[in-house]
Amino acid sequence: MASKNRVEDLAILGGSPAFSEKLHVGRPNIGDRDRLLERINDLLDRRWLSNNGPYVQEFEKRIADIVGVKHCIAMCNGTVALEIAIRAVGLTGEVIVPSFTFIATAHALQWQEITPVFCDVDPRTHTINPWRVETMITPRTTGIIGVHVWGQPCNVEALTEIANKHNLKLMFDAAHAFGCSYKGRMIGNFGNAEVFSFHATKFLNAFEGGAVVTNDDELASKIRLMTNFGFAGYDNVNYIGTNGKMTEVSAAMGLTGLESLDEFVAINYRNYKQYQRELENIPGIKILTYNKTDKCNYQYIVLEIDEAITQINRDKLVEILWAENILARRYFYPGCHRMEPYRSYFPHAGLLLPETENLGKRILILPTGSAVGLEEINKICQIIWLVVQHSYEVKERLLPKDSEPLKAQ
Ligand code: T4K
Repeated sequence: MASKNRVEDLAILGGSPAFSEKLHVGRPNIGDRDRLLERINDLLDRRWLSNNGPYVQEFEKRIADIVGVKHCIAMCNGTVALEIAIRAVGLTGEVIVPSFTFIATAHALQWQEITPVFCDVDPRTHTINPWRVETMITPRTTGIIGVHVWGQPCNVEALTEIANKHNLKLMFDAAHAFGCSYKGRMIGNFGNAEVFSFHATKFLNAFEGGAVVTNDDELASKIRLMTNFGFAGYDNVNYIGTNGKMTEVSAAMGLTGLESLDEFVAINYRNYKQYQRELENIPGIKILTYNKTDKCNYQYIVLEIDEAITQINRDKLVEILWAENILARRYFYPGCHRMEPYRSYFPHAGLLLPETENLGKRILILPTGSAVGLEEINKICQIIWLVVQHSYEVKERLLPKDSEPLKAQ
């Protein structure tokens, strides 16, 4: 692709798209293909496809070792893992969660008729604000679920203190945070339980997959039973359960990815640094920084667009990027509280969520991972530069004809 230097070069204004193929956020990291196919052949030969097979057991052990946690129960996806953990931990009534998260965090509660009470986030980290949590506790509150959004750890210490003080359960949605740490300890060790997602778009994927990790022996065995219909041995059911089992083929994918974990982090980090270098001087564009003293998987490139400075808003920028085949995403717009059923249940929730509302309008996620190279990153950043440098002109040219100022007849 030739570089774009003039506003006319933008695809939205008639230029040809910067990329001939779509550049997605969340392109899966795929490890060694031969090793994966070997494992798939193996499991086919064994004719053991699900129900706590050898690959699932090995995967659970590897995850528990990496995290340094006593128990890992692998599951079919992160949402079911959340639902099961919520039930096993004993959450009922109301649970305080951030609204700035993927809808699954809220739905996993509401699915079991537990009310998610939406709490605002800290604008610096995008994670739940512990000081706001304390103001939202009522006699019906039974727990708190923090979300380590973007792999950025919540303020675990403050949340633990609040949970202990008010005798509440504490869980973490760690869907984004496999391979990350908080104050030197791996995410997965905090609260009553933490939940990972191994969805295709995640840093480590098992096609679809998830896991609950915990250091609580009793809770772990309850979760294990619940994941398999409540069966405690043949013909004996102890709890209400569901089918949350991970399949062997998923575990094979997960195990294969685990062998390339260092490589995935290195690529993500390289991409992150490149974006940071290329974007740091663009006024009004801020890239989320991660705490250097902790481990991070750098799976998300998170930008905040300050329209007051860029003079072009996030949504317009997304439109411009999409025209170039750069499929930037607006995670987690508009916030759970503005989606159904919560929007109808709590129509005024936004009044208590100013930071969430603000972030929802500013956030933009860019493509990264092993499917994105430095050259592509440079082109993406160059387009953002071009747009911000010429924001007035771009805006004017994009004005719909019918909103042009009325001309004298
Ligand atoms: N908690 C949090 C905080 C989460 O973020 C999530 C999931 C969960 C809980 C629940 O975990 P899971 O039950 O999913 O294990 C995607 C993912 O589907 C979802 O897993 C993820 N969070 C969320 C942040 O992103 P969508 O609705 O954006 O998916 P979609 O189809 O638009 O795909 C995302 C991007 O990835 C697109 O650019 C296309 C690309 N993609 C996707 C798939 C599946 C690929 O390139 N290849 C693929 O195979 O939710």
